[in-house]
Amino acid sequence: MALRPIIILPDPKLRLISEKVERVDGALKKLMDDMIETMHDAPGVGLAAIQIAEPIRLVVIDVARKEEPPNPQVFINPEVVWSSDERSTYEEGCLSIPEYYAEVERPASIRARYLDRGGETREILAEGLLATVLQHEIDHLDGVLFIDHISKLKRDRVIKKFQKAAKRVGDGSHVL
Ligand code: GNR
Ligand code: NI
Repeated sequence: MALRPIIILPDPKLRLISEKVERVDGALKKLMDDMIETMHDAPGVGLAAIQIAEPIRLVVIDVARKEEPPNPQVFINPEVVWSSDERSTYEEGCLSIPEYYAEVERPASIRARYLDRGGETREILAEGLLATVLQHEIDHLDGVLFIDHISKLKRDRVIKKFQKAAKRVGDGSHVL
């Protein structure tokens, strides 16, 4: 098991469309384990493979509460096959946009199809936080970030802030 570095804005890899997983083998299982460890360490409730610079359609989610035992779930090639007309709003954050939070409205429930850890096709009816996080993660697989669902004014402001921070690191002006 290993922790993997999480890439952050403005890394252009976050805008890639991830490739379908064709084979559920030992190498993929190792990657799943590293992603679960990295998500728990962060800590976060979800992680898409592109956030550790692997452009493949693999997602891990753990929405267990702190007082409950961990419950990591793996979703390979997940797709939304139905979404409710009912919407719900959550304050979202993203490990690739650290310390920025904003309310996002999405379908309250979805049905998703995916392959599980054993490579078997499954469907899940997700509601509540799981529905929101699964949609947030499937967005990552298509290069979409939660800030794409907020106003352009707010989005441009947060992108600029992260661009400036990256420049300061690059030019050495932050060194004491
Ligand atoms: O840890 C995370 N919390 C979260 C909260 C509300 C909606 C979505 C999320 S996902 C996020 C981890 C992450 O960046 N996954 O891509
Ligand atoms: Ni995210």
